[in-house]
Amino acid sequence: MKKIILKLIKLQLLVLSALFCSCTYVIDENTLNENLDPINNSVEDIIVPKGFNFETTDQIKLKIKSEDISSPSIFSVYITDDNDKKFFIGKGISDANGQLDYYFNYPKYISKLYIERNLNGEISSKEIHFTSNFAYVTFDESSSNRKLNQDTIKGISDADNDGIDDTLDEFNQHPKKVFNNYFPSSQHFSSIAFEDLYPLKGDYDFNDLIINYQFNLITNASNLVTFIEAKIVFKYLIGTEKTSGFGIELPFHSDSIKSASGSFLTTGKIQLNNKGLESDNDLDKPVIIVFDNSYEMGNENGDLIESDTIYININISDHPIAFSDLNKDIPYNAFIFINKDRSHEVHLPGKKPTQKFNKQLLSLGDDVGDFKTQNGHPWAIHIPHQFTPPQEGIDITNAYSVFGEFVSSEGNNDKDWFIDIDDHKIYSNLIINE
Ligand SMILES: [Ca+2]
Ligand SMILES: [Ca+2]
Ligand SMILES: [Ca+2]
Repeated sequence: MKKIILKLIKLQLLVLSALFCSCTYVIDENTLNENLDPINNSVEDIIVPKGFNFETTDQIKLKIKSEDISSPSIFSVYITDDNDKKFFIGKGISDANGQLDYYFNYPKYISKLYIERNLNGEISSKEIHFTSNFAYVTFDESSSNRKLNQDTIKGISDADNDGIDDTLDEFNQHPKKVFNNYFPSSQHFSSIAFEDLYPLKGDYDFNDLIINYQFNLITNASNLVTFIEAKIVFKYLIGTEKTSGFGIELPFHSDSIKSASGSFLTTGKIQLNNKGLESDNDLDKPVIIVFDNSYEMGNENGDLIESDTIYININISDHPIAFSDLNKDIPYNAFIFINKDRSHEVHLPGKKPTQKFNKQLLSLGDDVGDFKTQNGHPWAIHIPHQFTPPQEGIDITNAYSVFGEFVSSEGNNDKDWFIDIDDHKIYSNLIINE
């Protein structure tokens, strides 16, 4: 109702302007937003449904089956972005009967997928609309003109002898690597945006530290993950006084890890073990520290300081893990730590701290546990998209007009509250660097 009234007011203004202004006067949409959208909102006013953790992603269980033939084939999965363009997510090999279970992490605002089958070089594809986090896809249009003996899985030429022909193997010189599987896609980055006044409530502008990341779970010829790669860039507003570090608690035992690399450390306060993981953590919750000092590695980009890309590599090739076990809940238990104090952790809502967390912080501020205030408000949000942060001191509800509706509906409405459309973004309250 509020929206309709606002639209009516805008319409009236347009009519009045047309009457009283010269014909060349153009109303700027941003000015209208600034003047008319309610800017006395706050995250504080949002009633958060009990147990809701601001989730913007979920895991979809995709069952793909070739009905027309009992033969292994390769399936590729694509999602579409805001503009309906196709973007590659990942690939899997079916079993001998032509069936593949591909469970993957996906942005909840996506409702359309493309699946492509490569059967001995013959390509066919399906478009799927899904309404729940389960989809069943069948291929049944095998044609008689299949190009035989071309691009077969068990190849004519298999340089690394992993059972996948060179033409299908995305790493044809590496026997433990076959396919890339990306989150959120091969060409996109996700974001985690933090408030750094923890354990005190912040101002909910979510621009104190922003992590952009892309994960790649590299699988072998059995659809098991052998390597995890992440590209990470961080940003913060020029003038932010606090230094932050960033780490990720991983969801599998340290014994599965052969080595980890890429940590960018400058404070001398973080100790690594011989695998490249942070020393002295629970063995079943290993931690990789991505960087420990946001202050010394950024370049100016408009109003923001932005880092170079940090490349994290985790080798689990001796103990590969089922793809479906790792392709969920990405970015796992990611957290920042503030003022070079490793124990001063801030996590996404609903997450538990690591063993190194200073539990006394819980009695010193507004966290009632699991990184939520008494009313369920967070210190961090996860966005499966490149996040445009609000201007300094602007509460996120005044920069993203349907954020409140997303939260109070328990994430059922406006799942795409962060995307680049006029109804969602109040541009004049955002840091736009382009
Ligand atoms: Ca090969
Ligand atoms: Ca290979
Ligand atoms: Ca803030």
